[in-house]
Amino acid sequence: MEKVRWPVLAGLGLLLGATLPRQPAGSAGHTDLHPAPAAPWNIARIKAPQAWAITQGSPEIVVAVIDSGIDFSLPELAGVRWTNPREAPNGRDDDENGYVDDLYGWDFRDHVPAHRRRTPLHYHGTAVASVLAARARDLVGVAPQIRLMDLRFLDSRGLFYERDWRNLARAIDYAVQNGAHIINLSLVAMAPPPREVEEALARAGAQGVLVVAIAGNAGREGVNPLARYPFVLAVAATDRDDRPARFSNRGPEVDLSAPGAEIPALLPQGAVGTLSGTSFAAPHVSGTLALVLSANPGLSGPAAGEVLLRTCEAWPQERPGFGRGLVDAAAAVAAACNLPAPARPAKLENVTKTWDR
Ligand SMILES: [Ca+2]
Ligand SMILES: [Ca+2]
Repeated sequence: MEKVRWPVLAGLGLLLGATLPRQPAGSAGHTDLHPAPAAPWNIARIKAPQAWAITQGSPEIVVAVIDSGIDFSLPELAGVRWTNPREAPNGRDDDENGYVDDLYGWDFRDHVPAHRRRTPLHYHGTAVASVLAARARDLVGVAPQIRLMDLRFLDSRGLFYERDWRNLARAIDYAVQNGAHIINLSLVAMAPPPREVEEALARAGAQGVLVVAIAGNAGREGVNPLARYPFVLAVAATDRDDRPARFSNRGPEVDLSAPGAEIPALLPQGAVGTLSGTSFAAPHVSGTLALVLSANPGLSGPAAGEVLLRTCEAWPQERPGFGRGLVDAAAAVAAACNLPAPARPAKLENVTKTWDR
């Protein structure tokens, strides 16, 4: 009996805006340098363009995206795909990590290497990845030079079931054992996870791997069970006007907030959607943590988390249940290097110059 069902964005229209056809990469949209398009509102709001004056992210810093899979055939995402350096495509488990030919992560849904999956991807994971690290001039992510480890967990409808808990524990362990610095968990659970998942999350915490989870989307008091642990960063969502997003859950466990309403994001096959949910707030936080670690790789995970929380933009008035404030990438990255926060955005021309494909 499947008792647990997790709509990824429970109770909310996922696509608030129309899905728009998009110019293929390499077309005029990518080669026309002037005028430089602005970063999407959400990326600008967390001051990621200012942070890019210091770092756009390092390829050494890896965020594991435990989600519905990432469409790396999109050129905007192909360059940020994590590669397992100790694995070769030869039908053997070269690095003896328990997974054969896991060159680019693992599909815990189809039980195959991530690049050999058999079932269609739900768009959720690709959208989360795009907010984290897309390299598109008109749809740039928070940290476009990091690497994303694709650990698919949700099915083609964006759901998972009670029988899947064990695979979530395995995916978390995979991330920790194979070099991820941060785990983005844009998943909502309808029930508290079993001990094996709690233990995997605790192992991540003990190894200094940062886990970012979401408050949930029921618009109520009470945080998604996966985000309730002290060693997990819990993220709530705000809208364009910095108000609490109507759908966002809140609670004392929430550590901080990030934009999560009407977020432009890439979808599989390269369309663009406008998505809402705490699912899309979390990658702003994971991406900023990745920028912090890129700027100062000597920081431990907990120290990076501390920098993130210390540098939040505090709410103008107290806002119970939404954490300390809004994530501020410019202040966080500057603090990670003991520098004053850059005041001006780095020009996108300069940023995108290195992205030629
Ligand atoms: Ca392997
Ligand atoms: Ca192999």
